[in-house]
Amino acid sequence: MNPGSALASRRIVGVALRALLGRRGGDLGRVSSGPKRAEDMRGVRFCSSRMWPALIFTLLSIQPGHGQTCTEGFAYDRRARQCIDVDECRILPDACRGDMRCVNQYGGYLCLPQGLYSQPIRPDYPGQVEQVFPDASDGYSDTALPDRPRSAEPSYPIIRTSAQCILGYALAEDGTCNDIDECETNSHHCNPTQVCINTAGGYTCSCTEGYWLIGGQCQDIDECRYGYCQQLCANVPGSYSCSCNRGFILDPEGRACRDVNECLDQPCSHSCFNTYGSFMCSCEEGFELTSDGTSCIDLDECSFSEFLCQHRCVNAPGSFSCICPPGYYVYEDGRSCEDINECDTGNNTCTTEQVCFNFQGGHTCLNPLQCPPPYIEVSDNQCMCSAENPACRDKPFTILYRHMDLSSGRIVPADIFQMQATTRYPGAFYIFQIKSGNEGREFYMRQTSNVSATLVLSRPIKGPREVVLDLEMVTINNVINFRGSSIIRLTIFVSAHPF
Ligand SMILES: [Ca+2]
Ligand SMILES: [Ca+2]
Ligand SMILES: [Ca+2]
Ligand SMILES: [Ca+2]
Repeated sequence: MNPGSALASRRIVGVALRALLGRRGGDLGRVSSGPKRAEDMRGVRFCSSRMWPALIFTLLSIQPGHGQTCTEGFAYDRRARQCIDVDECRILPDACRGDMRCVNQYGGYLCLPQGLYSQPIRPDYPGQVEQVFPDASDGYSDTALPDRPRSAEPSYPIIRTSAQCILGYALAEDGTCNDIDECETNSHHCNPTQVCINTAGGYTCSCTEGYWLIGGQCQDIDECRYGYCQQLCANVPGSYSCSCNRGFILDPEGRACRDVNECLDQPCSHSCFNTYGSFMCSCEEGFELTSDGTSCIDLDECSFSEFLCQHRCVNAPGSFSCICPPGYYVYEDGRSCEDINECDTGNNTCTTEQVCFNFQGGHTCLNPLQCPPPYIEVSDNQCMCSAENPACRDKPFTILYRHMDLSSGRIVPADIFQMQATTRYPGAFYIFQIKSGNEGREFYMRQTSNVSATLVLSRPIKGPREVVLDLEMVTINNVINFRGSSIIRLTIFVSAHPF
């Protein structure tokens, strides 16, 4: 290398170093003031003596075309493949003049008055381990480094450095790099529909809850389409709301519906059965559910059928009862009427001389038989008129008293009574007829044999009524030229009711 080219090289190095440090000079000027030229000269001297390799490395690292350029205060480390801080205090022994102490900083250095510099400086750069300066190995050892509590921060003046922070960070007044809140400073590029979320060294654009990112836009999620609600769903921007059908209540979690137990509120007048989504009322026997589905009203059983009771139906709340007319009692089936046999129960006023005769719906007291003259009594129910007695001529030979009862409205024709000759004479024949009491022509006699006949009810008869029929049996014997008759005086008690 000839002297000329060596000088040229030195010049280039000197200019390059100035380029490297020059812009820092402004910031540091307040502390490390001095003629620029002297600085330049020191730089040249420094270069020519000790730090050739480092400077060449530095120069190479800022050469364009290497693919990596580092910002001021940093140099590209090929092995680490990244920009690393340049320790100006090491490579520039005269970085600070006089009593000023050089303190390396991340991306720059500080010149501090010796008196102020009694504390380790811990540049708090993100991701950087705590650094303690000065380093005893670099020849700038300071004897007094009291181990003060960390809370006592160094009191050196805040000095601006030109060191830049990595993308997303900004240099604060205390020299640290603070994260830029792009969201706060409105320097983000989030879509108006998106929400900006600041992160360390950056930010993200996101959608708020209820929205999702479609084509770069935050669009409302239609939760209803995705079955968020069990029953009813209403989509709203950013949210949704579920509701339930009648009979259901929304679960506290807001999506599922569960059955309401309506029975707890006792909506039914009688029994309540809870069902899924509803409830059912039922009524006790004898009541029916009204159209409102909850109230129970008495069932009028009597209106169902007129045949429910034999006599009369009486409705009652929840039930009904049958009643019978006087002289009857309600049979054990609860509906039929049974005659009270007053003669058996003793519930009669007949005297001891009288004979109690029971019939349907009543009774009567029959007086002792008194045969009308010229009849004489031959038994307790038969009178006779003697043939020897002239007064008995043309009169029936005997009168037999009989009693029977008959239901009102009995279906006709009905055989109701039989009569028969008890004594038979050879050659005699008999004629049976109704002699009296059949003015209404309700009865007739039907002969059933030579010696017998039946009384037939031919027309409906209505009670209460007492019918007295004289049934005559005429005996004719042409051989001996005899004609005589006997009477059965039949008293028929026709009841007031058809039972
Ligand atoms: Ca929605
Ligand atoms: Ca229910
Ligand atoms: Ca009833
Ligand atoms: Ca009776």
